[in-house]
Amino acid sequence: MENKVTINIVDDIARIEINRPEALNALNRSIVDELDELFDQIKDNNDVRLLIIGGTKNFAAGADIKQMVDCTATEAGKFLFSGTFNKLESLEIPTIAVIDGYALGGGFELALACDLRLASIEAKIGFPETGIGIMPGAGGTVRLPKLIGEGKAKELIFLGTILTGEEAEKIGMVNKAVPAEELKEEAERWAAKLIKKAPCGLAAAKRMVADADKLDKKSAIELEAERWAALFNTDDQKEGMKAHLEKRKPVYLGR
Ligand code: DAK
Repeated sequence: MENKVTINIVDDIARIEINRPEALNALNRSIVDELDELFDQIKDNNDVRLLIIGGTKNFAAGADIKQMVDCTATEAGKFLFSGTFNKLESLEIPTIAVIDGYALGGGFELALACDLRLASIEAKIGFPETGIGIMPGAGGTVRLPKLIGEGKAKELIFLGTILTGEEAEKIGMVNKAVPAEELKEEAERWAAKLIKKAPCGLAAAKRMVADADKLDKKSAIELEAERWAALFNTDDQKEGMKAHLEKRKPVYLGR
């Protein structure tokens, strides 16, 4: 491994940073392997309540084209991307992608596997794949249409249109775009708000949004009510409601 990805865990918040600026943080196998390991670590660490992912200068300009150019179909299929991004998506804790500079191709797919996306106004986000003979292949054709609708997703994927962060915000492709110099601060503001919420409630909401997608509407609403009721078995619910009534700040234990 090349050690191009750092993790820093402070006050229950994990911050992952991709650091390969000489290649605009293009995701080579080593970086994806490192991310994969870190996602496992985070999953096993009950003290981590939030994950923020970003990159030095750029988020990531896609998978490493130099590593892929001569691949056979079998070799290309061995890249880990989809499994790693699925791991990220299925973490129980909220995840935020903080996008400055380029988030292209596999880089954008990494951001799409996060729950929330913050971007700089000038960020450049999109799928250039059809311009280089392929298509998005690590969740892009699946996650983007869910986020912004099929018609717009097809337009962006087919034409390879790269949007600025500001444009991406307008169509819901990122949650919020702010000037680059405010991006880290804004991410910390979101983190500070999220970290105060009940971990059990957040995890249940995240899982329910994912599961609702696989069910018909009636079954999804029934399951939601069941899981909502099950939250009354948690200390978080008791603490949250008591603290509200006692007009004090809740102290959640995530159980
Ligand atoms: N791969 C490798 N190197 C890259 C790169 C990339 N994706 N993007 C940038 N670089 C490198 C450049 O080669 C250059 O390195 P040197 O040539 O100096 O050694 C350095 O970063 C600076 O880039 P530029 O000189 O090109 O900088 P510019 O500002 O002129 O242009 C750019 C920036 C982002 C417009 C340009 O670099 C660019 O077009 N980059 C490629 C963007 C792209 O096409 N990304 C999508 C890649 S395809 C999988 C499924 C999916 C995928 C993988 C696996 N499985 C299911 C297994 C994902 C596929 C993709 O992401």
